[in-house]
Amino acid sequence: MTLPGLIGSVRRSRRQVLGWAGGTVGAAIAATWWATRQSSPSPQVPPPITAPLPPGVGYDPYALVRDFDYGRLIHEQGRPIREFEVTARSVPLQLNQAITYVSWNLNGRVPGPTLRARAGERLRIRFHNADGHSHSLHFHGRHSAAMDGVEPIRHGDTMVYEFDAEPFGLHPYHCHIAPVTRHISKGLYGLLIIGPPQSRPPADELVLVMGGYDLQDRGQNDLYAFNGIPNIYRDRPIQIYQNQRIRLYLLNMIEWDAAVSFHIHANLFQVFPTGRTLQPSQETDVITLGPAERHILEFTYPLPGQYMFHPHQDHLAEKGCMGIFEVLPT
Ligand SMILES: [Cu+2]
Repeated sequence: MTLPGLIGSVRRSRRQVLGWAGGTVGAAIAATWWATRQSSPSPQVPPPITAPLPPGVGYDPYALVRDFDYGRLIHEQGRPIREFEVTARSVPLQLNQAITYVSWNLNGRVPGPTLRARAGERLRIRFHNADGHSHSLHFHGRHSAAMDGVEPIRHGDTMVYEFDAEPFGLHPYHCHIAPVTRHISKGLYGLLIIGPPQSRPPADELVLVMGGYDLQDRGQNDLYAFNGIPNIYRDRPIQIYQNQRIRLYLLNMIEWDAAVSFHIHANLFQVFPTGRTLQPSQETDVITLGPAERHILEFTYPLPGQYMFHPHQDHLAEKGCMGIFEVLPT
């Protein structure tokens, strides 16, 4: 059976598969990885929604929720190295019917790519700055001062950030050039997921990154969003299956607000703080996140229907940070 044949039931993106399968060695590792996946039940993932893109958005913001960038796996002196390409640009985004906003973003999208690696690998991130302003990529996690990403990379320059993927868990990354508030709120942020040495149980995996837009440069947000576009998942609900374990990678990158909360309707979730544990620390239906705080949340909906998710500061929800899970019967 071909590799694409193996993965058909999981419906992962071609780019994702090719990322795992970079090179001959990479292909072997990918095949092993997929074989491991096949030994346990595959998660049920609804087919992608095909709908017209929102005007003025050059990518499908709906697809970001399940879009993972596995980069390209190579080996140097026996060491697995995962290489990523990240480019900063200015791109206008249509935030709603009335507002077009010039975002500063990574790989043409807000949030930037959800980079994915595994503990024990080495990461090599080639950062190209094609934007008119100086930017950088500062990663959370452990690395040397030289790789901390606080030095400006000027227009047209490239910086290679290289460090070990550790520890496993969720690590935000973002531009760290002053004023950082502005560089982040204009869209220069994303999530790096470092998987534990042993895989987590199969699940339909989703990414939600919370962001805010300070449209008038007055130190407060006028709009909020999950994954860049306000209300995108309110207007096109995220489809999931009944009785399917959902693993949600949640990150708060909202500037200006001291903390925000996240709540799901008609259910509770288990919390894996910072993605640093293999066992949940608590079960609840609302959790508070300070700036750059992030968690893995796991839950299963037993009954079909539509269920809201949003911050429980309802003014944030009313300004765009609102979404719906549409639970499909199995
Ligand atoms: Cu910047």
